[in-house]
Amino acid sequence: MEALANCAVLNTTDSLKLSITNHLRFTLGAYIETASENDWYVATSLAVRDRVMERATQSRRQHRAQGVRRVHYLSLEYLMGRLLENNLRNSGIYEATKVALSEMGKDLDSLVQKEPDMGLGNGGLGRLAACFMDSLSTMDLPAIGYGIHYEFGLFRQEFVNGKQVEHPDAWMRDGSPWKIARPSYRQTVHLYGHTIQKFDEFGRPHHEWVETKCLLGLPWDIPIVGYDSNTVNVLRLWQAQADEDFNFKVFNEGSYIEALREKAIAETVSKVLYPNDATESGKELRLVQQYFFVACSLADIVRRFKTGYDLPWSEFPSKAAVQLNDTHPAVAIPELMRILVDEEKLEWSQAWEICQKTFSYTNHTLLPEALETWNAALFERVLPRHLQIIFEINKRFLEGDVEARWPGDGEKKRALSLIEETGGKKVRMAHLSVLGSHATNGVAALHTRLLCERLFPEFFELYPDRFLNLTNGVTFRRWLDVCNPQLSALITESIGSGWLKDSTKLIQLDRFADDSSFRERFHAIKRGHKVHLAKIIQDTCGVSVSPDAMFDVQIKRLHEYKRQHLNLLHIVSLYRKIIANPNFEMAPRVFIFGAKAAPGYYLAKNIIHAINAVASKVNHDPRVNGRLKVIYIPNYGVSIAERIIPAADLSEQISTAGKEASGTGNMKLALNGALTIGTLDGANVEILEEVGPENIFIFGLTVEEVTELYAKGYNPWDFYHASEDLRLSIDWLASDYFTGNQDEFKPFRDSLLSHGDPFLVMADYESYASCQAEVDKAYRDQPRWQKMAIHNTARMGKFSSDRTILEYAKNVWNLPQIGV
Ligand code: KOT
Repeated sequence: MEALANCAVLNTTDSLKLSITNHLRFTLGAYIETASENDWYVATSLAVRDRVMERATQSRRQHRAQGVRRVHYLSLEYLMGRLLENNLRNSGIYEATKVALSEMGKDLDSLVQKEPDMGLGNGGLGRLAACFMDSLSTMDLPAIGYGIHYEFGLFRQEFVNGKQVEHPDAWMRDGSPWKIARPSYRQTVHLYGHTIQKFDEFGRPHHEWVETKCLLGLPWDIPIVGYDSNTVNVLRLWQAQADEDFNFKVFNEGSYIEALREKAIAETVSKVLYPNDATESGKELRLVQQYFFVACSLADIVRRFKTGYDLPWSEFPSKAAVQLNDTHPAVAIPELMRILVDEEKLEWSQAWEICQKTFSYTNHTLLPEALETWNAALFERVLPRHLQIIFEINKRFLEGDVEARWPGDGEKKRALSLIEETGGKKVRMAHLSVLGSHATNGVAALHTRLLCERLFPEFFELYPDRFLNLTNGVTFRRWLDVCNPQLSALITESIGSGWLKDSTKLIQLDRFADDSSFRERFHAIKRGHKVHLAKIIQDTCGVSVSPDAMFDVQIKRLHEYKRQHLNLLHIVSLYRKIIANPNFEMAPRVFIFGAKAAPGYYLAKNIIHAINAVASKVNHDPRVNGRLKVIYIPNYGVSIAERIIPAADLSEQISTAGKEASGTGNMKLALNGALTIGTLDGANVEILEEVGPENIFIFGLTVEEVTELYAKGYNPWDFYHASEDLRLSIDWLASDYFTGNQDEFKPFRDSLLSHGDPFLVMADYESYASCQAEVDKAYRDQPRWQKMAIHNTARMGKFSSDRTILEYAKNVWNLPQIGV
């Protein structure tokens, strides 16, 4: 590997052994003979980190020397998972390290399990950010990821009597060998206070933000190792600290305890990740979190521009691109305006032009409840100057471009305004993001179309050139090479090694679908993973499952729009049929769920309970006779996903059409040879295009049909009465059979019937159930199934995040690839 050439001597087994033992002795002060497994994990990580840091410094130096444009990815979430194995494989020293450790009597594979997941995200949006960081380094693009150094990541999920219970996730309790504090780049952030108008010596007015409270932001850097590349970018995460000066007066007055209480309050800002996926709660602390990390990040970017170059501000966008990962960091737009206008004294119009050239915005959802708005009164209290700036942006926009295009049209102004006026003023962060950026993108073709047609139709009319589609992708390193090294090796043996960095090569695997000996090996790898997952299931759930059954997997956040309950209704229907007919024929199936629900999402928690309740009946009912198992794996996250995905046969992607922006689990599963059963939603549409209709199971209403159904008037009772199967399944589930309490799943049943079934579970049920019958038939024809599976793997090349990131680099950021 090219990247190794530079430091080959550091990467020998002997050198690694020496490094690891040195870290054990000198960094950790441990005896080699008595060091704990955790000590070994830390020492090994530090040995790898040493090698990586060299390249991180080199990358920084090179990027600075060449004065290249960098992208700054602003995201409130990064779902990184574990780093050791990924970094070892990406830097090409996995084997040498494995040998080094084994010569010292240690097993690398068990050490890597010691690492806690870095779970600083909720789901798809956070994991996408992590995949992008991997691709940016691999594709030699100069980049910095900015985020929050949460002390507690996404909660740990446990089931008590089948119900979700949340526990704090102290991923950092023992520190982390991967993060490095950078105290010299600490930043000060101002909040609250008020604004005053002042005049300079020429009588010109300006605004000052005064009597603020201050917070400090301490940056922690995590190196991001690319695959077969010398570029090492960093992920910079900000930790909130109290500003000692702020408390000095209180302190001097003898109020020591009070001073420390203030300090503790300041530090809550980076304490915990908000566990809501796709819903916003409008909490003050959340706004403070957003502004805190945005202010630190922009100050860091501005510092680099001012110290690195001697250029006019008009050149700022030629050095810095800033990508907003959804609207969560959108307060960066008024913040940059504040810096340019209030601090750097630029003219408004010049500052605004710089802003628009600098920012670009990715939208990740169409769900109305997930579109961020902030109560203007709250916003004003926390960020008084920013609210003024937003009002000014809005005024100029409505009186300028909007008035010019639609003179006197109040309706258009209301639709486009940054401020929603109904029910108290609210700031629309999505409108702010579109207006403050030169590019707005959706994350799959269908999603982008709906973004233009339904979410932002007026903006699209006004600025059609600012909208584009950038279909999501996933990194094939983590989602194939790391999680499925056996398949990765088989692919490399069959088509050569270039595919991990050039995913278009994967298509060369397609012809092996007709090669029966290849099929056998492909199948053996899948079975090996199923055996392994069966053991995990036995250990965590106490249920024994057969690796010869079909592993039918739905892994994603729990949300009504993702329709885990549609899956469950079908399971209940199968259970009924099996009991009713002891000879009912079906390929044995293990239904596997993994999903966390937002702690305050009552109905999602009711669905979790229902799945667990059905599981405990089905798994213990002798009449089922091995045909059906239902497994809910607790605490779903990146690491367990790496075990489930390679073992999956069937991938459930069954959201209501028009609701899932893209999905990325769909891509990971298909890449690992699982077949998809899915609706024409999000990236499923493009997966269908790639694999062909003969290699996927599509069912359900299309976006257009959903619209028609609503126009006609949707009544879920019609479907209830029309289908005996559906009716009996719902009523049985809502009876006392599963828990002894007939009211337990009333919320579930009510949501589907009396509350209008907002996600059309009833309307799609029959189509889903008959599609599942097709799946069953296909699985029983194993040669056919295995061919389909190979075609899925071979045709996933499009869904590499390398392709996505190169599209961003070319179409949005105008970034060159810089080999280091
Ligand atoms: C959460 C809150 C507000 C706005 C958006 C979200 C959000 C969207 N969180 N995750 N997503 C998912 O993002 C993925 C990456 O683009 C998509 O594949 C997926 O469909 C979204 O649901």
